[in-house]
Amino acid sequence: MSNHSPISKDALENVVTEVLAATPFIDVHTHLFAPELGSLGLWGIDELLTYHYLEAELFRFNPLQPEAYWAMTKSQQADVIWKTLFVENPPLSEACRGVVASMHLLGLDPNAATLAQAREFFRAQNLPEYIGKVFKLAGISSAVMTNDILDPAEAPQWSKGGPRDPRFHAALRLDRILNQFSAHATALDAQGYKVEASGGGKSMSEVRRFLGDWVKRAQPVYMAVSLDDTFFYPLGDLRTKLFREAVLPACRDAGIPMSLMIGVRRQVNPAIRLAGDASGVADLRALENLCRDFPENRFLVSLLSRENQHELCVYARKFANMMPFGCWWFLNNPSLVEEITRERMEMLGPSFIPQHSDARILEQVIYKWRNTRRTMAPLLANTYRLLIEDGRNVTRQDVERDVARLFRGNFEQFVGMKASAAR
Ligand code: RAT
Ligand code: ZN
Repeated sequence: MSNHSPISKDALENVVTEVLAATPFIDVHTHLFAPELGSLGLWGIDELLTYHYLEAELFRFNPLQPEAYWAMTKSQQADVIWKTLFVENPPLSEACRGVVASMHLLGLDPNAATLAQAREFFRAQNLPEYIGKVFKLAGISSAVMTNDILDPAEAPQWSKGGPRDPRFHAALRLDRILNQFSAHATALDAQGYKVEASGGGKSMSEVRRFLGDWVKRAQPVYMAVSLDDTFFYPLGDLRTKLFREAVLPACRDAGIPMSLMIGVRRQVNPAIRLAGDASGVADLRALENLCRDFPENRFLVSLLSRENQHELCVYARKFANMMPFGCWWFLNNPSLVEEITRERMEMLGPSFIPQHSDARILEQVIYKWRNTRRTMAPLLANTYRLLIEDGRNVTRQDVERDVARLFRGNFEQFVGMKASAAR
């Protein structure tokens, strides 16, 4: 059968599954790092097991106190998580099942009583080559990093020339600048930018110059910030001024979008550190105001609250300069991905970016993208089935075009990347 012949309803799910498997995706938001950025990049079994999603679950199943856990070495922490969540209890949650799937696909035994075999396997890997193997298993061609340019651990790595590995794209993460400017003004000042903690004087034009210099250095595909559920624009605050006079102008100078990840409630339980963040419903009038007041800026948007998702689709229908992306963090579970993606497809057709992995540890891309494909296959097949029942033919070429658009092309186009031949 040719790529142009109509697909029968019975064959739909197989065709969609095949096309999803054969299309290399772009992972549009991760916390992975190119190998040139050194030890910032996390990988291996101890990192996989001490992922903060699993740390949150550890404290539900084990009476161990957080302080005692933080006092352990990384391997001791991984051992206690393995024993608690995988040996003594069934690994049924999404985060646990993810470790099982990644181990299995790497040829490791997820039924093992200890981590000895897994540790030996990871010790034997050569990182640049191993990244290729992991990306292939995940079905991705490249990943966007989260580059916190005021992080004292990261910024110096860039002065050595920065990464050249084409499998990684940079994204400038501006949380410190937009959310805690006064606390970080001295770091900017130390780099030769004349800013004041109050944001007065030449601060705004200097922040714009600072961002412009980083754009030259890192060639980011977007700038990004995570914002709490109480975020609003405009207010009479420093963040409003920074958006208006420094950050959005810098995005326009560079011709790149601003990514807004809204709805996190940081540190509701500081005792469990990274695992201690929660989510809250945001007031999306802030997004409406930004999209309308800055028609020459483009906004990538992901929201943490399930309750905000429908409204986000409504706004995407009003503002073409806004691109919804991903089912972020607590939403990256099959039941919610299914619901949110169906809603987006019904309201926006294929004009959104369904998912990003948010991987913090390299091997997580294996399970996160496997799960996305597994949820997407019946969902997309059902969308085409309804179309066929309503009288329109669907061909394999149509499916290939739509999958490539959803998982590559929409992003490439929105950030202004040259569409590359999928590697
Ligand atoms: O998903 C996560 O790992 C979170 O801790 C955050 O990193 C979040 O994705 C973010 O980018 O702020
Ligand atoms: Zn993230």
